[in-house]
Amino acid sequence: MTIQTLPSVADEAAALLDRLGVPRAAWTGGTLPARSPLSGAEIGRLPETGAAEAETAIGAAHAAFLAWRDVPAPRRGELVRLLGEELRAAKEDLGRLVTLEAGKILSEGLGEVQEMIDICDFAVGLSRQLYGLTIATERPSHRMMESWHPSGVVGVVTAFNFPVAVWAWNAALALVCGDAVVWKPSEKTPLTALATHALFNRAAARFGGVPDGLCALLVGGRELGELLVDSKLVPVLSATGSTAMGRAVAPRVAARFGRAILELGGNNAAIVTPTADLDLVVRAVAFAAMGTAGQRCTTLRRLIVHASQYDALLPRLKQAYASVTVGDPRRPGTLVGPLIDAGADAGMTAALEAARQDGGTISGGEAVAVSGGGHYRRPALAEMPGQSEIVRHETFAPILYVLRYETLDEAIALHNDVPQGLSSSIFTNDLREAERFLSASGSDCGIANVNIGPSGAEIGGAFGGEKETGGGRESGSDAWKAYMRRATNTINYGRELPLAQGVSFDV
Ligand code: UN1
Repeated sequence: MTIQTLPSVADEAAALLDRLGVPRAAWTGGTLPARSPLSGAEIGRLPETGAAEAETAIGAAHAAFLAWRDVPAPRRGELVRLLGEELRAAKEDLGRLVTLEAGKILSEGLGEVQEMIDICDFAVGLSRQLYGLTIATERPSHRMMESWHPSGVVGVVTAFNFPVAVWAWNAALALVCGDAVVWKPSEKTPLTALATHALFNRAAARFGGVPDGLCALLVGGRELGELLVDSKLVPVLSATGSTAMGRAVAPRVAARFGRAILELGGNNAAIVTPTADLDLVVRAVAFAAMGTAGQRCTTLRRLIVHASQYDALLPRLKQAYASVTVGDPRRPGTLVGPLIDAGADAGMTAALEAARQDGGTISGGEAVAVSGGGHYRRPALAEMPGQSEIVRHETFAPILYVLRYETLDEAIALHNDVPQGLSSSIFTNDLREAERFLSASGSDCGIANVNIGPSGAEIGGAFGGEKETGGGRESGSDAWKAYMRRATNTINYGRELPLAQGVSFDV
């Protein structure tokens, strides 16, 4: 068998960045190293944004907002439409850069850019809506309504695993809502952020007349995110990352009465009931638990299997786990790419060890040598005697804990007995079980699915979750409301002044 040689990651990244219109000075000669998880190689060294420069950018974004908020919303939508066009034209290149920088397989790299395109389309439609209600009033010759107005600068802090789509969920909505956007991407994935910004700048140039500084990018470490967290000029702070990060961010934003949209950890489970279609389960679990090398917030981490299905399902899952190709995500046929870095690799090792100590039986999880380096692991199945501490903890790696249950009540209790509440699924052909899972006393997550896995949500729905997931909602449905301020308006078109609640106050 001949193995096709792939170009060096650094050469390929350089060619993509050139094609995407990112000037070399933006990613060479600086202090922040960009590394590819494919090989661990350095593929760029970015000049970092200084603290004073970041403050200036936030100030400029605020000034841009003051002009942008008066541009009619459908016209603001035109800017997002152009951004969508740029993303469509650059889909292959940006998708491939996501693969090089975040380690996703090509199909998922492209999928990430598609998610950006989709949210742009959604936001363009939204730009002709942004509607409020008209509300019945108790007073004659009065009208009561609500209006939605732009909020200000939206700070966006994103994680490495969806290095560009999460910015787009926030930015596309914020821009049509009349806000400015200042983005602090993960320092693990700065190149895709530069490329995305170059595409935005291209759309802005075509639009003409976008106020300077409307969309800014801060390149560097945590201290830049902290500037956004603490800035009074940033009324809305949308942060995606770990629960620990959210715990640090939320009180600081609250202390200055800002609004935080938090999308933090998940510990997503699926329940496999006695009537589940196992063909469907095996396919859905494969993507949800092993896809993106287990590094999605929505990755399936716990499988709660009815005792009657356990012995039929487990051998099939083990076979799927053993057959999956782990390797360079650029190669066709690879389904599992590398972990992001050595820290993620150590986290996986530690979690498997803890699972073993808790009486778990592990299959898979071994390191895979891929030429050129990088941290590649086979996905692991951990059959657990119970939901021990490690199972209740989110480890950002491809580990699926498998638990057994007897009654649906017990399965739902196990399901909900974790600190996180992002996404969830049930596999069943029993209507009662499906509806129970979706009901008030079923899954306690922000996303609950039937007969599909917990990951890979479409942008049309609101995305986010409860408990330690942070409670924020982004993307579709009415998530846009978090990016605007609501004003309740009461208008008197009569000649009298009736007071509410029947109060009289005659002078
Ligand atoms: C994330 O992992 O931060 O539902 C977001 C999904 C994707 C988004 C995941 N649409 O898996």
